[in-house]
Amino acid sequence: MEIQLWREILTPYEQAVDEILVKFRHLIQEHKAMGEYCPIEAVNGRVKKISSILEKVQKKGISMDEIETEIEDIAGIRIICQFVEDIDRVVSLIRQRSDMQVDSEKDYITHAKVSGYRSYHLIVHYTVETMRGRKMIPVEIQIRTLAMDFWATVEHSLQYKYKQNIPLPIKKRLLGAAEAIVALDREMTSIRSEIMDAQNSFQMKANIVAEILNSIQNLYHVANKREIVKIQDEFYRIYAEDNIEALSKFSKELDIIAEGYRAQGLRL
Ligand code: 0O2
Repeated sequence: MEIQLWREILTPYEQAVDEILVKFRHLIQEHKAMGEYCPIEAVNGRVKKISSILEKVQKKGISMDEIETEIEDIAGIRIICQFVEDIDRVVSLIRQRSDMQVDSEKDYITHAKVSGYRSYHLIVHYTVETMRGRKMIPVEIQIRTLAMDFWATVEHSLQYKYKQNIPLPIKKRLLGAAEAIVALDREMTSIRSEIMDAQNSFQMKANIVAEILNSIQNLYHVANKREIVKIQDEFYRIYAEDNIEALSKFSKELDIIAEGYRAQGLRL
């Protein structure tokens, strides 16, 4: 196939991956801004390399004309969660979206692969608007925990090293490691609420501090230097106390000060 043709085929897949990544990353940001726990810890994506597509063409015994219809993971998105429970939440979140239609699902979490691989896979249909018009792109979304991802990444490297023929003793050790991952995920689930509390209060504190710094920055335009220095010193004092309620109260006080300056400005 001509190189130019590859580019033509792959460009809409790149667009789909870019757009979906932006959407999921915004979802993470939205949760953070609202101080809410996000079931998505991280998201990344890729378009399959031409060499990997060619390998799949050979493996599946398909012709070059069938690439677009027979290979559904040319566009791939990987969503990483902290806890196994988050995976279900992400799956239902995707099922509810109007910009991607779920075509098929594979649950390798309830039914792990013989290799020990665990992950939840969805094939969704996503439409991109290109210069040649609309194009519907199949996208494979893999959803798994940080621990499952660690295992899959290591095992994938070994599969590459041993050209899909991992020696039996290593396979056995990988299976053992996969069991350890199941135990680790289970253990993390058991202390999930504790971990989430800690993360939520960390995020809440970060949001309040960002609001305070923003308010102080705005006050620079209207308040005198002495007042600003006083406010800053007060902020550092309260920050050192490590008390979210006190920080939140201080943030509200700054809002009132700013409101006062705004009212003065209107009267002038
Ligand atoms: P790559 O290099 O990651 O893209 P398919 O081959 O997709 O038509 P299959 O094998 O039934 O059909 O699809 P499945 O099982 O959903 O697997 C698709 C992808 O899941 C793989 O893509 C891998 O990314 C991942 N995967 C599946 N099984 C394993 C496993 O045992 N170990 C690891 N590490 N990953 C796995 P590719 O194209 O095989 O590879």
